[in-house]
Amino acid sequence: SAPAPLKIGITCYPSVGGSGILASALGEELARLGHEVHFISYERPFRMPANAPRLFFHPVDISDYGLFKYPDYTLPLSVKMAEVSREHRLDILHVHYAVPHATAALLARDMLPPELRPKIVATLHGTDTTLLGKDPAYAPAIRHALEGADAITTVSHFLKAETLRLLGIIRPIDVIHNFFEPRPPKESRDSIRAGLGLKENEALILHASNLRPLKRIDLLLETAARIRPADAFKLVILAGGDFEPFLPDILRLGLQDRVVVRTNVPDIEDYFAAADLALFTSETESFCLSILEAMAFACPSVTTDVGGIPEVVDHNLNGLRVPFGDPDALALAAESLLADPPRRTALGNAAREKARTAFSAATIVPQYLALYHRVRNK
Ligand code: GMT
Repeated sequence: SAPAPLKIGITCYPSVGGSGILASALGEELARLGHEVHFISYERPFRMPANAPRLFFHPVDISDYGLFKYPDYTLPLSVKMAEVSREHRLDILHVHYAVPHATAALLARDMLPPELRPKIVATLHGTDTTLLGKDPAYAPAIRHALEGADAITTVSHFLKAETLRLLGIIRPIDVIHNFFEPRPPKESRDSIRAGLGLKENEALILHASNLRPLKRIDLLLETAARIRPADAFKLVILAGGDFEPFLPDILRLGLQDRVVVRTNVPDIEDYFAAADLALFTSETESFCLSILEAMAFACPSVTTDVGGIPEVVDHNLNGLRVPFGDPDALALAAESLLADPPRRTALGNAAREKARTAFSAATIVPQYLALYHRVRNK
């Protein structure tokens, strides 16, 4: 017989960002499969569906006492985790991104009597290892939290290797790749293109990211400035952050007519469905969920060959990988696909096929469930 439904608490960063998108999607899928899912965070995850059965949100109560120079989130989060665990008898607390969620989970567990303690699963997404894991002010706390968790997962083999290397923890780590289930676009390709001001013969090159320094928007714009013919495309940037600091670069590179920016777009599906090509220039990336989002809509990516991206994009099969830091090479790769629509379509179709098989909810969610059952029975 099927194992009994689980009660799972999920903590993530709720705003725009791959780890929050993944955590929300996982919660949604788990609830759909009959499990009870409790999100615990400072805001409702932005993609969390309203009124879905078995899906709950518990906001963390934070008071500003004006006493502290730096407001504290870790302690109120841990108290809320303990409260939700006690009231709903959670089996699992699944935290996404180590800082400070994994530490808060350990504190919550310590606040509870043994019979009410949930098992803790920590999923590492990227900079919690690659950036903060190098920072002596954080690394010992991250290591401590990971050593105290019941299971650790990373979203790529690359991130597993980095975690072992940088944090030196001697523990098994499960690699569970990200997944993405595309929702049907709400707007047609034509209406999206018209809204962006694209001319009939212009290709739509898409970039979606939170614009943090490691996304290397400087390199993205340098690449766009080199793509020829210059009037063959528009670069549409879906920005999960403030684009203003990059405006001088747009002027310097003469990209005023080439770049269109849309900020904090909720329905990214519409844009990926309308895109001809996606472009990513990151200096590191443990997975790059946006590439997968593009793949799901048969949109091939030209991307830097960094981090876990080789686990997502197979060069020349479902996208193109270019060594990091070379805008001329990135522009050439983009040009080669703009000039060859049949090849672009072939790569795009192969990308969609890989997204459907390797990175679908049906492939990935059972891996998390198997892990939950394994730690629960430990
Ligand atoms: O760790 C981060 O930089 C933040 C995080 C996020 O919330 O967007 O990004 C990471 O997690 C994503 C989801 O698993 C991955 O797709 C991103 O590659 C990863 N970012 C980095 O490794 C820089």
